[in-house]
Amino acid sequence: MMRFTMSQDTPGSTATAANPTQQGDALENLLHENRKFAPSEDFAANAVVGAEVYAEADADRPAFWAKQARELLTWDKDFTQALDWSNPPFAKWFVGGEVNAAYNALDRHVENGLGDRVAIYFEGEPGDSRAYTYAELTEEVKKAANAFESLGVAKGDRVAVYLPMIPEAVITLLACARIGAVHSVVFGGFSADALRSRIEDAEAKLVVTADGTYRRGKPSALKPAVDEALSREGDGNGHTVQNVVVVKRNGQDVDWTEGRDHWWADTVGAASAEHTAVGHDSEHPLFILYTSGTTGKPKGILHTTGGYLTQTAYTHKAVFDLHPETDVYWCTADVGWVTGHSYVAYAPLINGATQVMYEGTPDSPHQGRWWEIVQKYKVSILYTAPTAIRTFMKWGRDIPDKYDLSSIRVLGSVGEPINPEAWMWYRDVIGNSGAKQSPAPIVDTWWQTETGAQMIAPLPGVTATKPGSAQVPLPGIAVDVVDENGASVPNGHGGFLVIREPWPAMLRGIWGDPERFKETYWSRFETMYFAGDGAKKDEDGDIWLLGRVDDVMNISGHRLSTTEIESALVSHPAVAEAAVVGAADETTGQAVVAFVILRGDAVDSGDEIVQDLRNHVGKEIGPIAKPKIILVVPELPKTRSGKIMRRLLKDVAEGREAGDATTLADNTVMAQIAASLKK
Ligand code: 6R9
Repeated sequence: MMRFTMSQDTPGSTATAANPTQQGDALENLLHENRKFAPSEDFAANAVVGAEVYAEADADRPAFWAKQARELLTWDKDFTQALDWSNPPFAKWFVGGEVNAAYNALDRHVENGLGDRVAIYFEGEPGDSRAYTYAELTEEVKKAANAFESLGVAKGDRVAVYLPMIPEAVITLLACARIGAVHSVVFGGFSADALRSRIEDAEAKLVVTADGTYRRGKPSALKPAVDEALSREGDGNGHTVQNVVVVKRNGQDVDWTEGRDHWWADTVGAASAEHTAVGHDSEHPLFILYTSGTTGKPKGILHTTGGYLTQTAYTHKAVFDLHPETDVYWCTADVGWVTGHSYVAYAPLINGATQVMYEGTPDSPHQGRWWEIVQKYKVSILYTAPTAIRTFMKWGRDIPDKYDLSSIRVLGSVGEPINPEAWMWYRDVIGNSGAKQSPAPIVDTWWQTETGAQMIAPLPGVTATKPGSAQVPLPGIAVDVVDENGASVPNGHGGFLVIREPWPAMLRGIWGDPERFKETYWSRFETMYFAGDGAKKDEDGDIWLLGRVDDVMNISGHRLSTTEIESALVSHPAVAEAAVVGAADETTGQAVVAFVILRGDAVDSGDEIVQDLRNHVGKEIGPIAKPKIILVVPELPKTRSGKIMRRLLKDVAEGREAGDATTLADNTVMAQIAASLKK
């Protein structure tokens, strides 16, 4: 059962940062984190955005966004109205405006004399590399646009994209956007079944894929999944795909369907490099991206053009303090996820930035690969996920310490709450390399596939950052934490994260299912968007994300966050990673069950370490938070975007056969856990 109750006065909710381990403060572990790091004077003085933006945005939100839209984008036709909210929850932004995403990401930079600036430094896993200037990337996108049109793709048609992290992925997305086709990227790690259901739901006309990619030094195939997806009859009338374009990446043998399959080099390579972009309506669909919900059927999150481009570009500039002339930006997300859409394919190029794109895994061919890349390209802005940071912690600081990371000046985090220990490690080890006057600021960015762009994050030249907190709604964004009746909670209290006002990059719906859109996001609180996350306001009013509300546990009537207990466990020197679930318990309702991975150098002393960890949690949070059971495991089940699948761990904790594990990054993990528990 999902629990939506969250009491307004959780024990200890009035705790202050000064009394970290007092008993009554059981639930306030994260709020005890009272370190604060103000931006250096130098950083603040050179920051692209100052504190005045908050007041400016508060004075008139739509006007603030209209200003950003006109400053950051070149419109073919100016808009007449910033926001039309006459039919909530269906918003229209920049009404009447016409804009072309690809023109804004490419052609205009070339026209402005920036054609020779590097747009993408591509680094292949086997060590091949290639730089694309803005002029070159523009030419490739024009060719791809012509090629797709010659294959019958027209404005409004859907194109399924099943590609690895190679430049053709960005080229494909921008080519679709250029001609007004709606892309639907399916992450390369998803199965043929998942691909087929997404192709069918969106009724895609074209699929763009590759023979394969490289994974940990070995070729890894993609095309067979496309062949399989297209060979089966679906639930409905079968698929709508007419053509498949195949990038040759790893050269492995592929099956070929004559008439349907075309090599990228033959179609795109042979196409004309002349293509004029025309403006599309501001509300023209840009893409669909499927994301899992609480039910089995993935939701096709729909984003449109003008508002999405405006907010992604603004946040990319403001949150990362982007200086496009000098910065080298690297977002490690795969294009299969929303971060790879907003902060790889669109915003950096709209802003004329130079970015790094890496195809492979962080440990191929060695565990220093990322840091080698940072050193090679002098990366100055790095944007990654806490799960990656904790993995590097596990591998040890001596690995990054071997490289020159002194170019780094801003660090970003996204995807899940970042525990204070990982935050501090990120700052001290990655952000403080070389002879820096002060370590690079960390921006913890909260947002979702549905929000399209960052919503809560510090501004690095303005905010005094706090380890583990995303802190402040961005200018022009109305975020709040409310109780179960929708009333704003006072500082020091927890509740549900909501968004009170429409924002430019908000989802416009669920593809083909307007009712589900209303039901999922707009029915819990009538006039507010319900994000599905729990959050707390600290005494300063700063926001701390506590994980999905479906992960909130109720132990003997006390609310406990999985995140808080995980954070406590990970703060123990022997623990590398931890996942906590609430398992059904006859006496207490739910009981805390923890799964931990020990650090390489920690000794698994069996009962002793378990007792030690229980005591540690008791000390960090309070006796009620002590896990009833702690299981030492070799791995944790994670999705390909790095999220722990607690549902599967809950099955283990409750003694059930583990449920559907098809979206796991590594499908052997559940067997590894089962084997380790039998020992
Ligand atoms: C961008 C992305 C969205 C969910 C979201 C929340 C979690 C993302 C977070 C964070 C705490 C952050 N999440 N960023 N939690 N702090 N900085 O990840 O989109 O894949 O749709 O996931 O991820 O639970 O609701 P998506």
